[in-house]
Amino acid sequence: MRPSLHPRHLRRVASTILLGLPTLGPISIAAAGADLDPAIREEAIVRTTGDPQLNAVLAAIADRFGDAVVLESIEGRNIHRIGFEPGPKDTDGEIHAFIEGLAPAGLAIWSEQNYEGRASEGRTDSLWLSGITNGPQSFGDQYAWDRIGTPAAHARGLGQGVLVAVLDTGIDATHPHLAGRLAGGGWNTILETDDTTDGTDGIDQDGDGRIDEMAGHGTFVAGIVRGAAPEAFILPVTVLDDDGIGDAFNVGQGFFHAIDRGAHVINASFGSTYQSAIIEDALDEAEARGIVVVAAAGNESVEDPAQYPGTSSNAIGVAAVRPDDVRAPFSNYHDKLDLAAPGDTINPRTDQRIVSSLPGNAWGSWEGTSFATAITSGAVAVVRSQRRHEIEGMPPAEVTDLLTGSLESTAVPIDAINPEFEGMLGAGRLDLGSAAALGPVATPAADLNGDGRVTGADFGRLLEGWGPRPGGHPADLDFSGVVDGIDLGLLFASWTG
Ligand SMILES: [Ca+2]
Ligand SMILES: [Ca+2]
Ligand SMILES: [Ca+2]
Ligand SMILES: [Ca+2]
Repeated sequence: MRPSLHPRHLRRVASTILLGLPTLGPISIAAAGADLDPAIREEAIVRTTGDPQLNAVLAAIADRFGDAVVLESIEGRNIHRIGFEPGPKDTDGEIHAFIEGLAPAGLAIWSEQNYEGRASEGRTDSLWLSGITNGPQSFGDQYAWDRIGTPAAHARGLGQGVLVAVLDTGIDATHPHLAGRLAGGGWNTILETDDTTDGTDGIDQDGDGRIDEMAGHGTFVAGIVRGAAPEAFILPVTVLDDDGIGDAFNVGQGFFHAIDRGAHVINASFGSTYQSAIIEDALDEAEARGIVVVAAAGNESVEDPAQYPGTSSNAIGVAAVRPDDVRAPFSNYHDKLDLAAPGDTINPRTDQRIVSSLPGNAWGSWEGTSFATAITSGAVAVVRSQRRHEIEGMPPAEVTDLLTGSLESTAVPIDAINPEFEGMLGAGRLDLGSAAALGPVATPAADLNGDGRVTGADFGRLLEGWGPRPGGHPADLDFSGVVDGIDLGLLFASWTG
């Protein structure tokens, strides 16, 4: 592989393309369906039926552009990131047409250019305000919890036994708010390592003059998930750099990683205006396994261009509202969104704000559809914890219908107070208290047989699951990827006899 084709290099190239674009409104580039998010000129993503097709695709690209190499592959899916070097005379439109034409020519199942996507707050230069000194109290006092009814919901379910993957900038595992709640087996799809620290690299990847402006986004999102579902475990998957930028391949890779690690809920607080085949395939696979994907509407206060996966049919797309259920002034709206949830900060000095954890044992206030999304992911975890035993053996489609249906059917209608956005803010504002009232009271995570008690029968089940469980297992109580003595200790700690 040539060093010049390294993905980090290509991302910098893509960033300089971005510089020339206006920040809002449709951009006229040749690629159909592409608006805000630029295609990476030197990269294609293909899904093939196997190596013979892959070799044929590589030969075709090399024949057209002189060279083609596989930069990365997604295990078990025959999905590949391919690098090549178009010449200066190859226009964006020609590259796009050639790559998109590979599948119709019978060389791949699908083929597309690789596109950028962003943290929702990264598009609008929304920066967090840190320096909240009484963090834990401010966190508990923020309006969102009373608004969605967490006190009543938490009497019925806390997210126990549920794994929520947070696909984002990483998570600060040392923050006291998150200590002990992070699952093992996280992955950084950008660096290709298990380092999921929510750190900074000192490089302005997107060339906007702000360095590492989205560092902390993942820690903030994870903190909110924890507030809504205090006993859920959180799987950190890094798909965005510290300037808030990711590409379709890495995001897709993050989804597949979360699926393979046994996540039950996947939080996607980002979006792209390009509907990417790799991400749609990941969403299809998640749905086929009963995994609920929750995604942000976006923060541009527009209907069009819509953002994916927020407006994809198999994700819960979430808009943001103020404390009075009026649409947050930044929130996107669309008839393909599913729910609205608190996400606006009215006054950062009162409890009319969104508060969460930030790296370095800090707390801050922020606003955005990312955080309405995080609240909703936590809500899914709570209702799933209540139904943990009921859904065992249920067809996956019924699982996702039951969980999303319980949240959507109990949402508080808000069209009447948002008449200009009728039908565009989903089923209504999330009411987790009412949704949780539909299900039973969740039993302890260590109640593996669902009889409401933790006894020798559960101990027996734990022993049956003993050993490495990288794909997930109910007896892996701390979601470490292995059923071992730590899980045994957790089981005994909640023993009811
Ligand atoms: Ca930047
Ligand atoms: Ca950076
Ligand atoms: Ca039991
Ligand atoms: Ca374990």
